[in-house]
Amino acid sequence: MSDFAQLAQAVFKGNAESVKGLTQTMIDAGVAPLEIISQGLVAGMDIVSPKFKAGEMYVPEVMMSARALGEGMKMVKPLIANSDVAAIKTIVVGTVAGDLHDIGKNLVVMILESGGFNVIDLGVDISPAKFVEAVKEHNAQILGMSALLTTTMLSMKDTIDLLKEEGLRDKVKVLVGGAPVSKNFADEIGADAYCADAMAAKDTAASILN
Ligand code: B1M
Repeated sequence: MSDFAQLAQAVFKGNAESVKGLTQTMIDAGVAPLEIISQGLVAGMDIVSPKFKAGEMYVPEVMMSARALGEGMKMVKPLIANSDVAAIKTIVVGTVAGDLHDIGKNLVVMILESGGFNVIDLGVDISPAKFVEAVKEHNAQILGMSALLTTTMLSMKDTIDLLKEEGLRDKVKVLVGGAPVSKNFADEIGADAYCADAMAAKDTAASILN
C-alpha cells in the first residue's frame, strides 16, 4: 500500500496517532503539503463520505475520522506557502443568534475542513451583524448557518437581508442547515442552498466553488 493510501486508511479508521505519525513521515520526506492534504487526508474522508451516506458509518465514527484528519491538518497547514493559501477557499460557519446547539455545526466544520476548505468557525449565538462582519473580514466565498430551533431559524433571513443591505449578497454564497430547516425554507429566505447534513455541505461547497 502506498504512503498516501496508508494515510487515507488511518483517517478512515479514525486513528489519530497513526495519522500524526504518517503525516510527519511525509513532511520529513519533503512531500508537498497540498499533496498530503488532497491525496492522503482528504482521500481518507472520501472513503468515509459514501459509507456515511449509505448508513454504513454513524456520526461518532465520522467524527473520529474527522478528528484524526484534523490532527494531520494541524501539522500540514503551517507549511502551506502563501500562494497556495490564496487558492484555498474560505467558509464562515456559525450557529445563529439565540441558538446554542453546536454538535451538528461542529460536525459540519470538521467535514468542511476535511474537504480542504479554510473554515472560520464563529461558534454559537451569532448575530446577523457578526456573520456579516466575519464575511467581510475573512473575504469569505461561502457563509454557512446552522439553526436547531424553529424560533431561531428566522435569524438566517435577517443575516441574508443584512448581507444585501451591505452590498455583499452577490459576493458570498449562503448555505443553511439544521434539523428544522428545509429546502423550501432556504428558498423562501433567499439562501443559495439547503444542506441536509455535513456531507451535503461539503459537496455543495465544492460544487459551488470549483
Ligand atoms: Co435542544 N432542542 N434545546 N439541546 N436539542 C432540540 C433541537 C429539539 C428538537 C428537542 C425536542 O424538543 N425534541 C428542540 C427544538 C424544538 C424546535 O424548535 N422545533 C430543542 C429545544 C426545545 C431546546 C431548548 C429550548 C430546551 C430548553 O431549554 N427548554 C434549549 C435551547 C437552548 C438554546 O439553544 N438557546 C435546548 C438545549 C439543548 C442542549 C444544550 C441540552 C443540547 C445542545 C448541546 C450542544 O449542541 N452543545 C441539546 C440537544 C443535544 C438537542 C437534540 C437532542 C440533539 C441535537 C443534535 O446535536 N443532533 C435535539 C433533538 C434532535 O435533533 N433530535 C434538540 C445531532 C446533530 C449531529 O444533528 O444538529 O441536526 P444536527 O446537525 C446535522 C444536520 O442538521 C446538518 O448537518 C449536521 C450533521 O450531519 N446541519 C447543517 C446542521 N447545521 C448545519 C449547517 C449547515 C449545513 C448542515 O450549514 C451549511
